Amino acid sequence: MRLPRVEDVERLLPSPEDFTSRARSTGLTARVGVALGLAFAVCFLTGVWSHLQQDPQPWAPIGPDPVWLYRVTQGVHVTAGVAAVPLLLVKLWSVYPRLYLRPPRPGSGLVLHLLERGSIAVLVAAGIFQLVSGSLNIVQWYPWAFSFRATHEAVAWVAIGALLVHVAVKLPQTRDALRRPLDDESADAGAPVVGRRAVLAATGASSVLAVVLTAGQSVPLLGRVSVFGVRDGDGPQGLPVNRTARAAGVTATATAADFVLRVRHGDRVAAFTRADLEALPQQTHRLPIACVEGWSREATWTGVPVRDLVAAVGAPADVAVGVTSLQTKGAFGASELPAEFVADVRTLLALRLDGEPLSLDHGYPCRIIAPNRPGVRQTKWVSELEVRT
Ligand SMILES: Nc1nc2c(c(=O)[nH]1)N[C@H]1C(S)=C(S)[C@@H](COP(=O)(O)O)O[C@H]1N2
Ligand SMILES: [Mo]
Repeated sequence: MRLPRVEDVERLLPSPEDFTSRARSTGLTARVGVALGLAFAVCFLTGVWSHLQQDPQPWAPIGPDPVWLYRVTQGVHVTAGVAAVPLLLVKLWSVYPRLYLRPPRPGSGLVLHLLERGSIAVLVAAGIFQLVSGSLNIVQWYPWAFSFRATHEAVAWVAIGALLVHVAVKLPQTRDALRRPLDDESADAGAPVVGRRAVLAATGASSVLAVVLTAGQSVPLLGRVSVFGVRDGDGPQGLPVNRTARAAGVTATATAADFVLRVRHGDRVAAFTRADLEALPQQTHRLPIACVEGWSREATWTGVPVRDLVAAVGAPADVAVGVTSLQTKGAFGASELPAEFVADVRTLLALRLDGEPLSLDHGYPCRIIAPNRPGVRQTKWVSELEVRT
């Protein structure tokens, strides 16, 4: 038996010239590519922002104002990602024949060729990974063992690095292609190609449609048309639920007759029953919950300002506070409130939602609700507040 030679394998593979659709062109690729590059840039910036808001850094203090900031940056992040899906598909289709480019002979630019192809492979893989993992996160399906958050962030840096290299390499070609009309490229012989306009228009329309069908989860006006918005008004009290009391393993402890909230400041500890908390002066504020999974909703929350509770154990209003919940299973059972948030009267240990006592799934007996705070840090079923010193 003789081993197949390179030429034999090559004969089985198509070559770029075998793809004859004239709807493909550098003009189309460049236009879709610019839109895709912008969508990725928006995703990257709003993504980095989200990590900064979730883990506040001393060099980038982000305060409680404006109240809607996290809601908007997170909505834009998910929306730009959704818009990127059709753009990426069309972009890949438009350059797909180049997958079959034969490498040059060794010596004549082979290394450069492999580097360029390699950087594109990294970009495509990272781009697909981000859109797929992000979409699965929106629908709360985690069919993997790794941490979504850490991986989505790490791959984002890979993707943006590869994107910058790609833009730098292709800049002259892109600029050139954008200057010429889509259907009149000097490189092509013959009549104008109407198909390209149609492909470009259909791409734009798909992108807009994808956004309209999902954005209702954060844009109330679109609520009715967003049939793919994964969180509508479902959940008790007209508000979506992220993790239920049952899933968090708190059903018994949260409804126990002897529940007390402890507030700790060094050796000083104060304990409050739910009735004690209700007897304290209450504040009511309209504040959103904005989840990293893409949905957000505003509601009216009533409760005790956290700063009043820390005052009860002799702490000043501008201290950081650690929040612990009754939760025994899974992530997000604890969080930190930075000092600027504690100082703000709108940072509540909430007892009521839209005037009604909190439902068990929304955090009964009490939960944190603060302005401009990522949803994952709006800790439910709070059992202890500890003043950080
Ligand atoms: N203890 C605890 N609090 C939690 C969570 C959780 O899993 N455990 N999920 C958080 C997330 S990710 C979001 S978006 C909000 C959602 O609040 P809701 O379920 O009341 O709408 O709760 C937050 N508080
Ligand atoms: Mo969330």
